[in-house]
Amino acid sequence: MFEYAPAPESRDIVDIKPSYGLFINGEFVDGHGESFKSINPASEETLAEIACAAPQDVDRAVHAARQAYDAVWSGLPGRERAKYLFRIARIIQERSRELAVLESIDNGKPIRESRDVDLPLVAAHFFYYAGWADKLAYAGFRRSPTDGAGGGADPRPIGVAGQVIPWNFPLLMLAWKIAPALACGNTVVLKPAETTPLTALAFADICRQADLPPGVVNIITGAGETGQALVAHPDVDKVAFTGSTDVGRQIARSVARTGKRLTLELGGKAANVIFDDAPLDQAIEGIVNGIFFNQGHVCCAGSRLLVQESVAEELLGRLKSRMATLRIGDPLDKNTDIGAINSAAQLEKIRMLSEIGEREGAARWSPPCELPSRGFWFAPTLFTDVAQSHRIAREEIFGPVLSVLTFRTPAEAVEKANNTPYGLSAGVWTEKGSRILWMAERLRAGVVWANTFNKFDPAAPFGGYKESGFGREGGRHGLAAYLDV
Ligand code: TAP
Repeated sequence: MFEYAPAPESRDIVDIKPSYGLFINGEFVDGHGESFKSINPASEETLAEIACAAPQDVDRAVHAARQAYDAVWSGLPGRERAKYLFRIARIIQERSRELAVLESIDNGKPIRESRDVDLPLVAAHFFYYAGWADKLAYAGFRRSPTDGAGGGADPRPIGVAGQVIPWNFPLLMLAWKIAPALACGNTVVLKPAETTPLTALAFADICRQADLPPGVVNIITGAGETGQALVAHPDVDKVAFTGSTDVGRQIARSVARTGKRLTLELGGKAANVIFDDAPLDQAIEGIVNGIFFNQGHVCCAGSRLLVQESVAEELLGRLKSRMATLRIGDPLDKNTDIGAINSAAQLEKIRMLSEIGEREGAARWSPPCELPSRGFWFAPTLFTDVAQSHRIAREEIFGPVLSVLTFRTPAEAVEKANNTPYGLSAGVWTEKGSRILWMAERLRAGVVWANTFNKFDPAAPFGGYKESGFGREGGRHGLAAYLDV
């Protein structure tokens, strides 16, 4: 066996400042909260001191967004808004290596993924929604002629959007939120997650580079309280949240009866269903991609493997051999498959749920692998002998941990796949097209992938059923969340 020689991506391309302010009305300003540190989860080194937005800062940001909405942005013709979005998309492409390295340093994800998945999708999102900005009247949302005042008119923006995003795909989640909001004529105040603010702050710089009018995009950093103050602000018209189901519930309560529009993109516990006629080698790549991509910090991760009993033994043998080849370590090494867990708190949660899995009777397996001594790491892990009642089969672990269950008939596969409070995604692996359609009709999941997994495209709507939330991001459907229709 040849060893892989290290192939580290250079960090010289990024210039991380010692401290960052809040981006309000086109300028970086101090925050009134207690500043905090963003650290590199692969080394625990402090990267920068980050300002924290207190309620008066949130108020200032919302005020800036309101002024920009009234004075400039909502009145610009779509074709003018599109120019800014195209410009932002092109700058993202030009700066993509810098942004990919920064994302990997701040988040811990392998550079191979930030470079080849996150950044191309971020740029694609801005290009895609730039294309919609001057075509909103043809998107199918024109107001009905009988709709009283404004009947027959083109759809209008909603106003100021308060957006809160998680740490697993920091820049991509920002793109999913900001691109459609701006294309539709809204202005935004966005709060990135506490542990991954750096690429959102680099995006603030891109807004300036693109000459975006001040106040159209405002980025406020801080922890949960800052997010809480943003969604509760009385002058926010629309709240868009991506994160955990628990926080989503709190937000739903806080905006209830306020008249604010709300979309929630929450957690998941997807089933990846492998039938006995599936091409097993491809299915194994799909399983690995489904659960170990981005360390399993993926809302739509295929965290429950449902495999048909007749091929279970063979598939598990091959899966273990494949898992033994995964390389864990330095996120900036181009050979790395699995990077660092994003935070000490998340590592603790993964450890706790995995220990509960063992205690409840499931059999735990990981390939032999050496983990770095500093930073937050978790070996790729497989659980067999899993019962549907086990917590590792029900709760979102949000880490590189796969729970394996078996089934005998398609009906049993559907029953088990749907036996979850979530409904974000699912995968089906079989040679038969008719079976794919039969399954897709019955699976209660927003996205069903067939003979592939974790494939994203800005033109495809994404969102959940049940406790995975409501509303769609991406595609034409994603416009509806930001239009007064
Ligand atoms: P959360 O803990 O819910 O945090 C998400 C964001 O909300 C963070 O910016 C967080 O700030 C902020 N926040 C925390 N408490 C808040 C409150 N009371 N009011 C307003 N904002 C608040 O989730 P997470 O751990 O970052 O992300 C993981 C979760 O996101 C998983 O459940 C995953 O499935 C879900 N996710 C879903 C999707 C889609 S599209 N459905 C995509 C990605 C992730 P702090 O970071 O400062 O605490």
